[in-house]
Amino acid sequence: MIPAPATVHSAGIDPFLLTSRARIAGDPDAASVLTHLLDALLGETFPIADEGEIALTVDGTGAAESYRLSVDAAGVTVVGADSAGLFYGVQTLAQLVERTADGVRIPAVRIDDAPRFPYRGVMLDVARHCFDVPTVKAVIDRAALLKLNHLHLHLTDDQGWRLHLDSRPELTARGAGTAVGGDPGGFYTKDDYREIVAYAASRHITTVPEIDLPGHTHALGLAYPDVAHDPVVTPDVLAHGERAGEQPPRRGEPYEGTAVGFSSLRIHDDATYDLLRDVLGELAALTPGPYLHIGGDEAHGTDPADFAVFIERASAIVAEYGKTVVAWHEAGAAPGLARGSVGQYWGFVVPLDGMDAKARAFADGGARVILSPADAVYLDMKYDAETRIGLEWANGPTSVRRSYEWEPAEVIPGLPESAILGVEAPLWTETVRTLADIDELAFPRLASAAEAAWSPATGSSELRTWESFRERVAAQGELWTALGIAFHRSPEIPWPESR
Ligand code: TNX
Repeated sequence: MIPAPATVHSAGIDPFLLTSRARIAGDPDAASVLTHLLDALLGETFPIADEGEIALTVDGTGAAESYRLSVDAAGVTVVGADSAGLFYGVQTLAQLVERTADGVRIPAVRIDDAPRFPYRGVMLDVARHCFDVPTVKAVIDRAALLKLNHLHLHLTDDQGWRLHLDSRPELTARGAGTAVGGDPGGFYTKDDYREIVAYAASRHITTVPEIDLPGHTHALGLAYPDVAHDPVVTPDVLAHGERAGEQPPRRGEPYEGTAVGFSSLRIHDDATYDLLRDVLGELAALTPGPYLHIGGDEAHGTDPADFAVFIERASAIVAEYGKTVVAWHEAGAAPGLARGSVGQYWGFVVPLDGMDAKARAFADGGARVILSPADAVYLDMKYDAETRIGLEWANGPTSVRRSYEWEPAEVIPGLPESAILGVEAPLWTETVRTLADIDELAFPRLASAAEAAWSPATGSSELRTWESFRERVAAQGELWTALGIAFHRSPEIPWPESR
């Protein structure tokens, strides 16, 4: 099972023989999720008889998102504290199904499970490459399997603006036509976005939209040049372009390269904030979840004092619309950041260059931090030097083992566990074009991030070891294959021989 449950007792009695698809009783939504998973896993070979029962219910007691699952020879019961808990119990149940020579069975167990952290996320960068709605839905399905409950959409960057907004139509008319490497651009209509948000919600996933500001805004500048500075083409940006064989950014032209930190909005012009009111207001109205992410990372083209002014004004606008700000940890250095804003830490597992202090600043302001340590959970890193796609800047390649062996409470010294909102694994897409690319980089490492977010702390459960995890990942291969997930068959994992 992945992520490892809080407590598992093997009952040591006979298993439940799964011979009845017809007798799934109780909550109809949960029943249809389970039926879908069993159909994928067992397909035509699934025997139909009429003994035993799988009962799926919500009883309103226990911690949010928790569930209890018990299996004996007579049947299976899954009781969720709420509908999310029941949904997670069903995911666990599907992971327990074993196909043996004697038929399909579910071992007798009793599981009491609840998440360690309330925020468990995956991020998809749809700006460097744009992914169609079915691909985003496929990512949502994958996240749900691992009990993740937030989908962070990185909607805008230098290379593209991917959400149509009626108040500022030029953003997509001029800012969405291209992607990295000359690949096609694209954008979501408001209906597309609503469809994504609703699909995610049906899997108990909250969408967190990001408009990356005040850097990462070259595409915005194509649409509204009055609010943007010319690209700041530093020697670093030039050298990056030369190494990568890319053209440097130029004012008025789409950017198809992969350098970062050269664009900035104008900080002291009211027109900038007029645009932000339109954009963030329309986005807030479209977004039922509590969060709007305003980026704030790598604003190397913005003077630090100006950056602080910008963060204060932009975060106040988000607050005006009744949303909670999320921002990358750099924004923690801005004294005027709206109180209660959530910080997202993307430094290393062992922090460098004061990045931990910036993350701690969010907690000092009474808010919490999402941990995305780049050298553990950045899904866009290569696994090893041979990986077909991916980057290497985060301490070199990230093996599955490295993605697993870190403990959230130990990353930011002095940050109490109560100040950790959760864990999120970002997938930046400079080198990622298709769902198969997404799968290759995300699986199995997204499972590591899910376990860090959901499962008990390292050291407080015998399941929270690399040895246990790699066995449990291996056991997921069959379900992942059945669901069409093109996971990386990492040699670090003892995959069973394919049947
Ligand atoms: C850093 S980490 C970025 C992104 C890049 C990514 C590539 C962070 C908040 N920003 O702009 O896409 O590295 O790994």
